[in-house]
Amino acid sequence: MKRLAKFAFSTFAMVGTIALGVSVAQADNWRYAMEEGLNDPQGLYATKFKEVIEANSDHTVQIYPVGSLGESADAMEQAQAGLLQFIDQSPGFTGALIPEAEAFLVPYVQPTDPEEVRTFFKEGVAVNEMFHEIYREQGLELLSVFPEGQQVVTTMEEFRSPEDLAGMKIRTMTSPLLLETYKAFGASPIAMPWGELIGALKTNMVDGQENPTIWIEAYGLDNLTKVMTYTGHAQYTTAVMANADFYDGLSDEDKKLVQDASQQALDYILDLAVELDEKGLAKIKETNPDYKIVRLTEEERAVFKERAKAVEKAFIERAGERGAAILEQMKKDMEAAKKM
Ligand code: 6CS
Repeated sequence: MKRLAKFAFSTFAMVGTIALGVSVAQADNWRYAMEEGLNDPQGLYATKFKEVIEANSDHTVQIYPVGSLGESADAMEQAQAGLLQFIDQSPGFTGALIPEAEAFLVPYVQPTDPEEVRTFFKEGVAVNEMFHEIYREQGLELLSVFPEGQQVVTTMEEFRSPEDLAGMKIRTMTSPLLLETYKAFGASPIAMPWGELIGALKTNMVDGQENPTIWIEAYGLDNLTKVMTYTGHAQYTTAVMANADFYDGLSDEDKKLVQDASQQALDYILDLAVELDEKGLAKIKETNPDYKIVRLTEEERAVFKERAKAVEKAFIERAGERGAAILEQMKKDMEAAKKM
């Protein structure tokens, strides 16, 4: 009897609510996958995003760190299918799906000075205005793009020129433009997902790889190679997105919540990002004092910059006019960042 009364009451309340046109806020659990651990840059962003969402709504965010849902490509399939609501995937992997995203992989079109890097990502026209529609075409609502520090090359032997790199097998992420980059730089690149890299270094299947210092230190890549080289050719860049259908189905209030959380997490990580290179490097020096650290001189970099022209050409062949426009804008943004 009691149960029946309860059922009748809740049905009555529900019908009444609908009749009055009052919408009932629903508490959802949103799934968020990323390519890194909770203490890595992507994890710090995701944790801040989760905190803001959960502090300002009844929704919860469940974070899936690296490895829990397969490799980057697997997680992207799940995000596009709507099984995940949010995903952090880097252009180093997204390039196979979205060639324009490979603009972030073209060498020497991003600043290296930390403050300039911040301005480039926070205020640059290319980063903030030119990718939204392109990601949308793949069913993704782009929320944030941020750097994780300079890409640094770790190898078994020192190199100063493309000639020195001849015959060195360098692992890259799976975006095709990275193969073009390391071919242009004189090396023999091999693309593979993250999950295979440590084994490939241990078994000498590859002789080196590129990643930001914070990541090299966190995952012990310095212990598997002998030299790390600052070539100044790119920032490790990553992007956070929502499934577009999911995003479009949110109430205006929830859309604002997602945008606010993205903005707060972005500001937070951009402030941290300027310190990441220094932090990573300081830890490597402390824990691995014999590790050789090389910074290519401007003259040495000039040779790689010359080689990068072939990569720009390959990028434009893949990404077309839109890609060319992004590249030009990135160069302008890089110059503008210097003047701020
Ligand atoms: O090299 C990689 O595959 C990884 N590097 C970083 C900095 N983040 C995740 C990615 O999978």
